[in-house]
Amino acid sequence: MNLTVFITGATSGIGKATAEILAKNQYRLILCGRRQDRLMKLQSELGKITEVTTLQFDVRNKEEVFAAVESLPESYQQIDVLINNAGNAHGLSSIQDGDIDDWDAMLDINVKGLLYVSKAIMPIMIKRNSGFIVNIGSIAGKEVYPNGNVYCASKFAVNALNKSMRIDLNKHNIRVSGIHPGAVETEFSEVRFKGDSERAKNVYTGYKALQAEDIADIIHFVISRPYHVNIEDLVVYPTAQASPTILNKN
Ligand code: NDP
Ligand code: 8X3
Repeated sequence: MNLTVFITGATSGIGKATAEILAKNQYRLILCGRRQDRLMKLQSELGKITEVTTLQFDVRNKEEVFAAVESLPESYQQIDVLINNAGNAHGLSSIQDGDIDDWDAMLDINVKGLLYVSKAIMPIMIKRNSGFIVNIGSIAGKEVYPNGNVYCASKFAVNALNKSMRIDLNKHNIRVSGIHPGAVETEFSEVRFKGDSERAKNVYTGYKALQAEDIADIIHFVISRPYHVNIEDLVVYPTAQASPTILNKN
């Protein structure tokens, strides 16, 4: 039977590319995000090659999260894989100049959102004594960098939760993996810089950044290992990047 995969943040970037590669490999998909137009487009395109359903909700809203998971048609309720991917950076300021609304957004989405979605889905996996949770962290969760402060803190939290989940869910036979990318060319910087496209584009010029498809390919590899294999933690940089701040730009 084909595995059922629940992807948060499937409307863009890493989540969308993951949906596309998994669709080609006949996984059954539950695609989530806030932008309904994009969800409908994905449903119509990927629905031609595999079974797809979509859920529109904001991961910050716990009522919406639980209602969305409960609303799944019976045929999609047996979730085999959860990919906790939804998230973003909001702003890039020193801690003393940081915007409190940006702090709230990053902690509410990247940390609490991941917790709410996991809380809604873990009981399904525990009941079946089987499941796989893939948490998308970041190199920002491994090393802090100037002005990264609260985004880094949110991804350090994801790193800690990833390890905690693996320990606590161990007795339930559930796999847990963390994937921590460096610079990936997606809508990430557009969001971080609040629609300043020039500034966003500059993040990825002068070198070859990772592409969303590179991370999607890795996620596919991780979830397609035999069940006794759990890739614990995977850090991936573009070749031109040696650390959050060391970039070999032309
Ligand atoms: P994108 O901005 O392209 O995608 C972010 C996705 O998250 C979108 O699908 C968006 O959907 C969803 N999302 C954001 N906020 C919410 C919310 N409140 N509720 C529900 N969904 C939400 O960025 P990436 O693909 O790059 O980011 C994906 C993950 O990868 C994030 O966790 C990010 O931190 C991480 N990452 C990214 C790196 C990079 O350099 N790009 C590097 C390391 C990690 P919608 O707006 O429709 O809700
Ligand atoms: C995204 C990568 O270096 O902008 O998580 O924090 S970075």
